[in-house]
This record gives sequence, C-alpha cells and structure tokens, in this order.
Amino acid sequence: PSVIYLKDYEVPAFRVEQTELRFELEEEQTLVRSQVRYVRNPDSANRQHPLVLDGHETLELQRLSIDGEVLSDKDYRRSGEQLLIPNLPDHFTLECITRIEPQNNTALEGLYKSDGMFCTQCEAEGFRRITFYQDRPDVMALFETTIVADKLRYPVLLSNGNMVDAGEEDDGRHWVKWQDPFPKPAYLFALVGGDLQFIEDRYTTSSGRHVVLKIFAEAKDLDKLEYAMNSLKHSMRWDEQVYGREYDLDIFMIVAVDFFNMGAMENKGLNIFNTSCVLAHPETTVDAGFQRVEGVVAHEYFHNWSGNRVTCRDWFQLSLKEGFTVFRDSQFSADMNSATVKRIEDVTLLRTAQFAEDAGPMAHPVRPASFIEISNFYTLTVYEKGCEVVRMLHTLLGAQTFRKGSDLYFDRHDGQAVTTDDFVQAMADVSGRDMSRFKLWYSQSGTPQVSVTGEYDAQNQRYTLHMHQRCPATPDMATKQPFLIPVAVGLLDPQGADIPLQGGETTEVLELIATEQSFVFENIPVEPIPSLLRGFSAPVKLKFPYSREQLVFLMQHDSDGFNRWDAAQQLAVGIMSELIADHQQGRELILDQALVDAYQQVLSDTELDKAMVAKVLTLPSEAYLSELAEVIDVDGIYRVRRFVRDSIANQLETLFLRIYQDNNSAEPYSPDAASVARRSLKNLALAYLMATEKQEYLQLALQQYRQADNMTDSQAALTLIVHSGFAQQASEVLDDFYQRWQNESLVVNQWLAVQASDPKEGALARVQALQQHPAYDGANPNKIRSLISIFCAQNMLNFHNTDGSGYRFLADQIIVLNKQNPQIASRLLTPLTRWKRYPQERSALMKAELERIRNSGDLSRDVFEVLSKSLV
Ligand code: HT7
Ligand code: ZN
Repeated sequence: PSVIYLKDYEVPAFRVEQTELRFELEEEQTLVRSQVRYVRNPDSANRQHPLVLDGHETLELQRLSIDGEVLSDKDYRRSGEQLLIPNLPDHFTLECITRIEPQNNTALEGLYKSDGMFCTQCEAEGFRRITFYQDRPDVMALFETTIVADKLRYPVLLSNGNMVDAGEEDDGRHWVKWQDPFPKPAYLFALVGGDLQFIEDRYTTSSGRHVVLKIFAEAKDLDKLEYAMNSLKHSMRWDEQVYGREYDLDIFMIVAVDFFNMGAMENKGLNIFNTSCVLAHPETTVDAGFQRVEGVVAHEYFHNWSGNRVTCRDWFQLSLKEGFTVFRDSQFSADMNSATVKRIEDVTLLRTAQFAEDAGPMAHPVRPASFIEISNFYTLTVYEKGCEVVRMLHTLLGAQTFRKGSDLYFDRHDGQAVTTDDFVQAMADVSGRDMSRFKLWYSQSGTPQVSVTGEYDAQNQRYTLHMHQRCPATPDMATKQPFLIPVAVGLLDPQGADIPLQGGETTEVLELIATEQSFVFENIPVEPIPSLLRGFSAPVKLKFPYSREQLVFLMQHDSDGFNRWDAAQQLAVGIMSELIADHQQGRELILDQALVDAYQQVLSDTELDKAMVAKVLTLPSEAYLSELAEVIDVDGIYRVRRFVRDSIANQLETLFLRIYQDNNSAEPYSPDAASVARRSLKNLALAYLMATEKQEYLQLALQQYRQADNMTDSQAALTLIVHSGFAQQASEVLDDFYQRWQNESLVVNQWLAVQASDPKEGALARVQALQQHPAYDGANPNKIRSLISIFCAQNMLNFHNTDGSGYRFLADQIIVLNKQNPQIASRLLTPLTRWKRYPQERSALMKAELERIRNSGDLSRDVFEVLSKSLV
C-alpha cells in the first residue's frame, strides 16, 4: 500500500455542481445511479487532467455515460481504487450505475445493513463503496437523493436535507426524494432505510426558525430516546448562546443503529448514532452512559458548524473539525455538569491513553504529515490532544477574543474546505498575535516534558520559577523545536491562601517559549508553594520536586479544584511507584500513612463536592501507572494497587461505611450532577468496603444489587460481586443479570464487559466461552469492544499472562477481523503495538504475535499500516 503525504496535496481537477443519486434497495443487491455535473476547476494547474474517481473494488460498474453517451471500456481506465476518464470537456454530466451488496458488507463502511436496516457510514472514505466519485472533502456539491424500497420492510427512507417528494410504485415499493440545500463533501452523505419508529419534538432558533427534531430507533427502544432529545435541545441553545451558531435546516434527525464502528456520525441533517451513544434509560443505562449520550449528541450537533458548514480541505486536517468540536463539547458538558469533574475525566483520558499513543509506534502530530489508511488516524491525538491545542488558544487569548476568532473563522470560511492554519490565522488576526510558534503543536508529535524548580529570595521578596522543556524523540520525528506552552500558575502562602500576583489576579498564565526560561514574581512576602499547570493548561508532563507534605497541603488548600485532585494523584503515584520498586526487590510492602491520612481528611470534609471526593479517592489506574513506567511491570502494578486499596479499605472501613449509608438515598433516579456525584461516592465507598472481603459487605452489595431501581447501582454492585472472591454469589448474580436483561443488547454488553475485566485466574477461558454464547455476535463492533477490547485493556494480569495465551488469542481475533472489518481489527491491535514497553519475556511473545499476523496473508491497509509501524 502506498503512503499519502500532506505535502503532495493538489486541488481537485474538477468541481461538482450537483450530485443526484438514486438508490434501489433490494435484498440481494442495491443499484445506485449517480448523475453528477462536473466543471473543470480553474484553479487546477493542469487543464488536461483526467477526471480521477475513487471506487472501491467491491463496486460493480454497470454503466457509465457522459452527457447521455455511453462509454466503452476503452474510454476509461480502472486501476486499483481509481477510475480515470481522460479527454473531457470543461462541463459535462457523468452518469454512473453501480451494483453493490450492502447485505454482505461486514466492514460497516459505505452502505451496509445493521439488524435488517440499511444505513451508511461515509467518513472518511466510505462513499467510494457506493459509487465512483471524487471522494475527498474539498469536493463539495449539492445532493439530491431518491431512495426506492419495499414499503413494508422499509417504511422509513431518509437522507440529508429536506424531504421534497414521495410516491408509491405498483410493485409494493415506495420512494422518497431528499434535497440538501447546503453543498457538502461526500463523507457527509447519509441514507437510512428501515422499519423504524421515532419520537418528535420542535425547536425554535434564536432568530425564529422552526426546526422539527426526530430521533429514530427500533420500536423496542422508543422509551430510551427522551434523554438524547433533551440533550439535543440543550446543545442547540448552548451553541447559540456561547458560539452564536444557529441550526440551518428545517429538520434535524438522529437514527440509532446497533452495528457501528465508532460512536456516531455528523451527516448533514441526518446524524447516525451507535445505539450505545443515544439510548438512555435509568433501568438500563449507567450514569456514565447518560453523560456519554449528552456529550456525543452535543458533539455531533456542534459539527454542523465545526465540520459541516466549514469542513476540512483534506484528511490531514481532521483535527480542524475534531479537535475544535471536542473542545466545544467539553465546554458544553462542563457547563451542564461539574466543570472540574469534567476536566479531571478529560485529563485522565489524555494522560493514560493519548500520552501512551505519543510514546508508541503510531505517534503522530495533531496534523499528521502522512498516512497509509486515514481510518487509523481517528485517534486520541487528533481528537483529545487536538482539543487541548484549541483549549490552549482559548487560554492564551481569553474567552472573549477566542469567541471573536471563532466568529471570524466561521464567517470567513463558511461553505469552504480549509486547514488548521486557517483556523489559527483567524485567532491570530483577532488577537494581533504571531501564532507561528504555537502552530508547532499541530506539526510536532510527542508529549513535551516540563521540569520546574522554584527559588525564593527572602531579602528581595522575589520568587523565581525556572522552567526547562524537552520533547522526546518519536518514531516519526527525531528532533523538536520548543513549543509555546501556557503554564497557568498560582502561589500559595503557608496558610493556603492565594498570594495576589501582578494585576491582582491569583492565577497567571506564563508563556514558556524557550528551552530554558525563568519567571520572576515580585513582592512575594513569604516562600510560597506553587500551584502549577492549573486546570492542566497544556498537554505536557510537568515535574516539580514537591515533598509529600507539600502535595497534601495542595490537596487541602489549592483554590484550583483540578490541581487539588492532581496533588492527590501525584501523592498516590509517588507512593505506589516506590512500592512497585519494593515489590520488585522482594521487600515487604508498607503503605505510607500520609496517603491514608490525606484520604481520611478528604472523606471527613463535608464541604467538598461529592464527585470530587470520589475522584480524589480513586487510585491511579493500572493503565496510568503503566504509562508512567519506564518498563511496565504488570504484576507489580497489579499487586501494589491491590495492596494500597486493601490497606486504605481496612484502615478507613468505618468511615467508608458511614459514607455509604449517608449517600444511599431512596430518592428516585435522576441523572443530574448532584445525584450522579452522590452515587459515585456511595459506590466508591462500597468498592473499598468490598475490598475488606467481609461477608457483611457482600450482603450490602447483594442488597444493593437486588434493590437498585437503576443500572448505575445495580451494575456497580454486580461488578464488585463478580470481581470478588465470593465465587458462588458471583455466579448467581451473573446468571440473574443475564436472565433479566438478555433482551437488552446494550445491557448484555455490560454483562460481557464485567466478565471480561474480572481479574481472577482463568479469564481467557471465560472470554472464549462467552464468544460461543448466544449473546455474542462477532460481527457487531459493540460486542467485540465489550468482550475482547475490555479483556485486553482492562484485564492486565490475564491478558499479559506469561504463557502468551492472551497475546495469541488477540492475534487470532485480529486475523479473522482483518478480512471482516479492518477498522475494528486495526484498533484491536493497539495493546500489542506497545510491546517495547514490557520486559523481555513478554515483549518477545507480543512481537512474535505481531509477526504471526503479518505472515497470515492478505492484510488490509488498516492492519498493514499499524503492523508495519509497530515492527520497526
Ligand atoms: N466524525 C465521525 C467520524 C466517524 C468515523 C470515522 C471512521 C470510521 C467510522 C466512523 N464513524 C464516525 C465521528 C465524530 O467524530 O463525530
Ligand atoms: Zn467528531
């Protein structure tokens, strides 16, 4: 497979004025007729350029004609994934008929069937599986789509834009015609055909436009759509208030499908969602699920401006829409819930998974310079680090100037396909700042490391912070220039109060631009304790030589909620890292009382937000400890985490019991922030109580499991019981849970995940047995994620079994999925790609499995790219 480079970008040879599509949906085949009006692009350097159309090998070409004249196979050339037509006039209409088989499309790209329903996924390059087309985001066209299908089987036929006509044929088929008034690239095209029900609502925009809102799902799921509808309306209002962006069509539709490679898709006017990101009901959905629905509905809706009205020039610019939209949805979720908790969750994801990506073989900049398969670049770097880059712009410019910049960006580029440079330029223009150094965040990969020391000059009442930055080499880039790093800083006096800084503010954003730089604070009357990188103002690893006492002090006093939590994390990480070393040396494990005391203080503080207490008392995950380790000691990390958890549980048992009882309210379920916080604290307390392995707490968990009126409490209890040593009760609740929820596919996914993450011995055999269970479907990505991905990512001890069985198992799955669904296969590879981080014995076994996959035969581009980068 060939490598595609950003530096080779050329404008398209032809523009498209109009794209008319007609789909005849049948059981054995779908016929697609496209009629496309092309115009030679005056901006293209070569006026003789042939028309180059993309078309997947599965397309059966039935007819090609230009302005009514049928072409013979001498008039065009089909080569690989392309169709070339030379000698064309400057204006013409190309008609193309293709035959495709959506019912056999297991890749879930293009047009496919999900549970008997036709649906599409065209981003990034799925449209070329439907018809021959310039399948690139800078070719934007007006689409008109007619869908013809059997009326009984497929009563609902949807596409983008507004429905303009409909009718019936004599043979039991009906048809519907949709017109989208906004030009769009092919990746935003969507079609749905199925037997669907919907809920409906209305929304009036701030300028008075009436919009019909519809959410479609299978009839059995109709009662799980209300939360998404409310989230949609909140998102629409929020985007008007915070970004001045209104919705622009008369209808906005969401469709829930069960087979989907990612979370959701922002197709113009017709979003398609993985059921896991749209269905929510207290009895079947946990709190985190509700929050995910709210976040994803907002994300896809916000794309209507950041992605659809202004789109990407090419796929290297993916973060233009994704980084910005993740930033927008994170602001929205922060506004709807607790801002600090949202920040903690986002940073936890970034630090565990994105930092690991930056440290692995697939490291790439937010704007990659090359790729083999673009689907491999829908990554945490493009999304989450891309969001952090936009957040840094917001921090550097301030909210008001940032808003001016986004207004200018949307006005200047409405209807265009543009680049991340254009986005930064709008911010530079409104602020008058030179952003050239800032742009290195888009072009350089790797996680910068910032080392800070403090120096107090008592005589002159001066405090100086010395900073040093470096960014380690990544496989794609050996040397890096210094970044512009905004470091938000506050200084605490010995009582824990913020010392006023220049201008009377208590937080100042320092701009670190050189490799070494010092920042001086005048009029500091006492030696302060610095609070650094407040709110995690930049995606870096920051080190300051804090003592444990200082971290405890920051935990108690920092006015920045994020940093209070982070001080607790740093304290725990420091203590656990030492214990891991002790474990490796065979020394007895002794827990530093400082951690227990600090946790006890937090638990006893009735002023603190409950969600914050739960976050502070959650120990760093195995994944985060792994990311921080030079060489990953799987057993050491697991044992030490257990030891620390159990020690805390035993010492603070009475307190945990009181917390549990105080928060075990009998109020009916509500997904509001305060109730979520209460449940999270209660269930954290239950987890610590269960760690004591006492019968009485097993009874408490069983009681919660039986009496819960909501899935959050019932699943929390289920997980604790299943993961405990109480084997009989574990098996009883698992059976009970399945009997009760077997007809709820998303709940069954949770049942699979609980078993896949059970750390007890023999997990692989249990996972393999579950693959044979009627509840499992190896063609459904949600099932694969719940069972296989969870086993590999959240069951470290079993996946990394030194007999190599976990690695072998994963490789076997990838070999099968490589043919069936390459996108999913390639994503599943991730844990094996990290082989260099493990000690020799494990790393050799992992590498051998990567090699076995490489030798297994025909590799998809997706799997090939990840393998080839991992095996250098
Ligand atoms: N923009 C959407 C991306 C997406 C996607 C990409 C590759 C393969 C399947 C996919 N499904 C959706 C999702 C989003 O970021 O909003
Ligand atoms: Zn997105």
